This record gives sequence, structure tokens and C-alpha cells, in this order.
Amino acid sequence: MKLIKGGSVISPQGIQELDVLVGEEKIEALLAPDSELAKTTAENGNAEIIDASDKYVVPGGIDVHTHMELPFGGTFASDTFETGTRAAAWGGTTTIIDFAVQRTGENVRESLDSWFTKAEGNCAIDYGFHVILGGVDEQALKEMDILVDEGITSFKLFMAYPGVFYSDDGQILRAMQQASSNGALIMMHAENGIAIDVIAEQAAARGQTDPIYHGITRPPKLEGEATYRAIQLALVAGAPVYFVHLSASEALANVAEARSQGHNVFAETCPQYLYLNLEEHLGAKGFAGAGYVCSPPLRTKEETHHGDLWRGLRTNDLSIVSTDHCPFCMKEQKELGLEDFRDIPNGIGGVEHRMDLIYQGVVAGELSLERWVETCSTTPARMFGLYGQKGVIAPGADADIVVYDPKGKTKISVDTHHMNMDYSAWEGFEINGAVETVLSRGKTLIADKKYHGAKGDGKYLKRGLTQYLR
Ligand code: DUC
Ligand code: ZN
Ligand code: ZN
Repeated sequence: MKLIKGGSVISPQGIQELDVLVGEEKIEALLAPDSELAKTTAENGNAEIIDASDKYVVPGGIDVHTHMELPFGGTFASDTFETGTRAAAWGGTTTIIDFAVQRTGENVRESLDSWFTKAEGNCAIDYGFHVILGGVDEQALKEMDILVDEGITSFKLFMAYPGVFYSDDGQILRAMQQASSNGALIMMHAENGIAIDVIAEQAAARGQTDPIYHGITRPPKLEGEATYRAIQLALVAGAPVYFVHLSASEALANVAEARSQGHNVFAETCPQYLYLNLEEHLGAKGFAGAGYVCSPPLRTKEETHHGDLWRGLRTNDLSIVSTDHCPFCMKEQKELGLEDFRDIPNGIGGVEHRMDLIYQGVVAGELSLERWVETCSTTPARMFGLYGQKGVIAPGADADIVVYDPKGKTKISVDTHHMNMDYSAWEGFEINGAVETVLSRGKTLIADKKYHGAKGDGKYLKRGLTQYLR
């Protein structure tokens, strides 16, 4: 037993002073401060007491968008399930949903099996899978139904990366029709990859090969256009659609418009699109900008993107913050693109920092505490069929709990982070607040600035259908 005493429990509904009684793996009870049960539990010595006075007690973070060990851009994402989930735990994230990848021509089942093999027995925290469909064909469509029954209830399609992951409009429509009949959620990478490849090729032919051209050749309009197109296809198919890593005002406007008409259109954004920009980060001196190459790209600070995205998080046009954690080292990985930005592996690592970074939105007055918890834990659980077990501090839920110290101070650095990366996209960021204690299904993973977990603590999560439809 554990008793988390004296803290403020945060949920989307509000803030309450409550003690939390934790059993073997589950939350047993929420107790009024100084309740008899809390007193006797504390006195009889049967429970470990965790002092949360002046601290926030929040449901463990759920990052619904990670890519551990992703084979991509001629290399592999540098975090394994072991290193990446341990880093997540350090940052107060207790569940990830990673993307298993089916490439064009590959069998969906076999691809998924290889992801199970990579993750099993290696994870520090609980994990589920979405499947990336790189080839929507008859066999893949049939397999979708089976996977939904087996707890893989969401599928990502790409309107970008022709020849790698790309689906054309017909394939997208067919997958959406299937989702409409089996209850799955289609997750969309919305960028017009066909047009982007033309623009990128023209830039490279002019000798514009530095990392910043990665951003310049993927204009926001092409995210806006793809977002609009995917919404129309979803409406025709009668299926919900969820936009991953939304970065641009143009895309947000299309999501907001569809939502104002009551449609089942949802979106997430990521910390990099809220804080980092094209000029200073992607355009950093020399080759340093390569560390910020991700897709969609960082947007210019001259336009309205950052402010619009924070507003979208407040209005719920953006329902979730994920990381799109897809780390690559500078050495030998990002360096593949020294001569040409098109060869830089796309991705930024950040699974460790999401709770801290979005908490800075609370500090800056962009978001409420309730909304921090809602966008980083509760809605992710609801959107992806985990709510009740995850995303909430309530009796019967898994005891995935973070004690967060609002007075803590941290500075992000490659020297202190736990991700397997040789640089940090967040180097020098000052964080007001700190993850103090992390429980995962009742087990202490982080306390006293030490890691107490072990490889294999994390279990596979069979998910239900989305619980978030309007
Ligand atoms: N974007 C990235 O930056 N990396 C992985 C895949 C993606 O869509
Ligand atoms: Zn994507
Ligand atoms: Zn991704």
C-alpha cells in the first residue's frame, strides 16, 4: 500500500485536496484530507507515505505518438523501447502508444509481430500500438477488422512520403470506409507529399540544400490543403478522423471549421510546434538545424502558428499534446543529410519533456492546470480506448500517478536527459516545475531523483474503440 498525502489532485473537472490510497496495482480510494482511514493507514505503518504537500497529483502522462526504433530515412530511431520508455518515465509519462509499421508490400500481421517482439519484456511503462498502413490493399483492409478485435483500434495513413508510406486518396477513402464499419480511428499525416517532393527537388537543383530548406519546401498551405482534403474524404466515408502533429494555422482552421459543424474531426499538436521555429531552430548556424528537421516542419515565428496552436488547445480544436518522439543522433544519423536536407532523417526526440513543456503553458497563462491534465493524459486515454484504466485518478483505475512539484526547477540538457540522443532539441530550456515521483501501476519508477524501475515493468495494453466521438 501507498498513501499519497496532502496533495492537490488535478483532473479536467477541477482541483481537489485529496489523499490517494494505492493498492497492489490500482487506486483503492480517494480520501478527504485527514480522513480517519488516512490517519489509521498512516499510523499502522502498513502503507508507504508519499508526502505531496504543496504538490500536484496528476494521472500519469499518456503519449499517443512515439516511434521507438523506427526504421526511417536509411537508419533507425535511436531510442529502443527500453531507453525510450525509461526516459518517458523520468518525464512523468506512464503510457505510450507507438506505431507499428506496415510498409508497402509487407504483410500487416508480420509487421506488427516484429513490433511486439521489439517491445516485449523491454518497456519501463505500459504500451499499446497503432498500425501505420503503408499499403492499403484488400488484405490490409481485412486485417484492420481483426486488429480492432484484438485491441489495435487506430491506423495511421500518410498523405506525405511518396514511395515510402504514402497513400493516395482512393486508398485513404477505402481505409476510412473500413474504419466507418469497424469503429477504428484513422490518424492522418496531412501534408501534400506529391507537391512537396516537386518543390524540394527544385530547391535542391538550385543548390539550396541546407536544413532550413526542409521547412521552406513544406509550406503550411500544403498541410492546410491536405487537412481539408482528408476531412472531406472522412465525411464522405462517414468515419472520424484524427490529425497527428498538426503544426500550421491553415490546418487548424480547417479542423476548427469542421468541428464547428459538429463533425468527428480531432487533432493533436506537439511541443515542438508550440515553442520552436523555422528561423532560429531549423535555420540554426551550420548543420545544427538538422536536429530540428521533422515533418511537418517547424513553422515560421513571423506568422500566427504558435499563438493559434495554444488557442486551439484552449478551445479543444486541438485535443491532445503528443510528442511524435522520433529521435536521431546528430552523429552518423542526422549527418546522412550533410549534403542534402532531403537525406536528413526526419524526427525530434521529446518523450521525456512533454509534461514539463506543456506545464510551462500553465505557468505562462496559456492553459489551465485542468487543461494540462486533459490534453496530456485524460483525452489521450479517451481518444484511444484506455479511459477508466488510464487517464484518471479514481478508485479502480491503474495507479499511474505523478507527483509534480510546481516549485521545482529544471534545465533541459543533453547532459542530463535520459533519451538516447547526442543532442537535445530543447537544450537550455528552463522549466519551472519538476516531476518528483512517478508510480506506474502502483510501482515507484521515479523518486528521490533516482530510477527504481526495471526493464519489463511495462505491459502491453489491449485498447478499446475510441471513447471520444461527439
Ligand atoms: N514525422 C517525423 O518527423 N518523423 C517520423 C514520421 C513523421 O511523420
Ligand atoms: Zn507523421
Ligand atoms: Zn510520427
